[in-house]
Amino acid sequence: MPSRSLTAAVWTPSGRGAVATIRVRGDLATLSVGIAGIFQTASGRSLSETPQQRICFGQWGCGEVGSGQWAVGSGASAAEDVVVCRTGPDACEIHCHGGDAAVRRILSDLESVGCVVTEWYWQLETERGVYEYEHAYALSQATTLRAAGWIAAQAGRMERAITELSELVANGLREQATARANEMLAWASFGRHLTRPWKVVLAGRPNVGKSSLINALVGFERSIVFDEPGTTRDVVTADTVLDGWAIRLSDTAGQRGSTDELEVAGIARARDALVSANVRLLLIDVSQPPHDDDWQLLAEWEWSDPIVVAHKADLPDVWGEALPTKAIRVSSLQRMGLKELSSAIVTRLVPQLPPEETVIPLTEKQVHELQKHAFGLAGPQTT
Ligand SMILES: Nc1nc2c(ncn2[C@@H]2O[C@H](COP(=O)(O)OP(=O)(O)OP(=O)(O)O)[C@@H](O)[C@H]2O)c(=O)[nH]1
Ligand SMILES: [Mg+2]
Repeated sequence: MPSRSLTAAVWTPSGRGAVATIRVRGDLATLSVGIAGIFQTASGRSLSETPQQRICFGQWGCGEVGSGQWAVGSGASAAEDVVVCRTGPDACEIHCHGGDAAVRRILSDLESVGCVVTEWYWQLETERGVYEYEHAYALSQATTLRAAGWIAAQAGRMERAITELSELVANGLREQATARANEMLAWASFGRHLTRPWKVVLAGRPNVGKSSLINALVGFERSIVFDEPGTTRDVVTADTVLDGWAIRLSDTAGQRGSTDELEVAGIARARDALVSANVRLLLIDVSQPPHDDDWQLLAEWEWSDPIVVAHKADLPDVWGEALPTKAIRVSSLQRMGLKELSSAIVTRLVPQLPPEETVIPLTEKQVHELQKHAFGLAGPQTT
């Protein structure tokens, strides 16, 4: 009976691709026996006899349909060319055609001979430990190439940092450990947003041009624009990249006093989006006289130091002196002021970059671990 300790996982991204890689880990002698009726090497040698790191051509699914385990998973599909390589004493890689069907078929065959199908990162965690797994997983989730560069540079750093913190605590240098943990925690938000977009929310009275500005910033029509106040009833999001950072823009329902039930619900959701945003853009329409709702919005969110957008700046400005001094003049229609606005957004989100050697927490778990040290809760045993 094949060993349950065999695991199989796909190591290439899902979806169509030229080649897919399935990695099998565990007792290869057992695997070799299990797949004898399914996998035929071109050399005629069994998998366990092939030397490590040597590429081995073969055919998958060349056994007799209905003979033993082969029939369980594969049905009557035609044989498929694969390349197999033993990458270690207890690991091998199967490279097959990149389509989902080929991958599913091989996984199903492997399952039928006793492999437990798992995720690549669980194989990695079992073999290399939690920090390497977290680092690789974060890298796979990087939102942009720039973010991936920052994550890649973190390889091995957090594990070393946690060991150092534990040593400081063990040596009675708790204050030093706290200070060091706090230094790293200062980059928690930066680290979190290497794998998920920053949230930027636009708010303003109905018809000030929130949807138009979103479309102008992302470069295509994502939000419905209409010359009718109250067009956007709910939060609509659009993803873009500014200066290499992933940004999720939320176009909210226009903020005004309303009794329409649907609109009130939309406005409430818009407020929730505003609360959880990393940066808020408050739009005013400079072609219309200031309205009570404008003043209320500006006063309500002042604490969060929002970016005030003096919108429709292509039209005559009727605000004059009343315009907040820090407002950025933008016209979505004429594509004016968009560069200045984009760089103001980026400056708010990433006012400065971490120094070269900074240890950046990449996961919530790493943040919690550092917090234990920062709050003096971590004992000397913590690793
Ligand atoms: N002149 C001028 N008009 C604009 C500009 N931006 C938007 N508009 C016009 O303003 C009107 C309202 O634009 P929207 O983008 O739908 O405004 P909104 O704030 O999303 O409106 P609601 O969804 O109703 O809250 C449309 O007729 C737009 O064409 C601009 O920069 N200049
Ligand atoms: Mg709208």
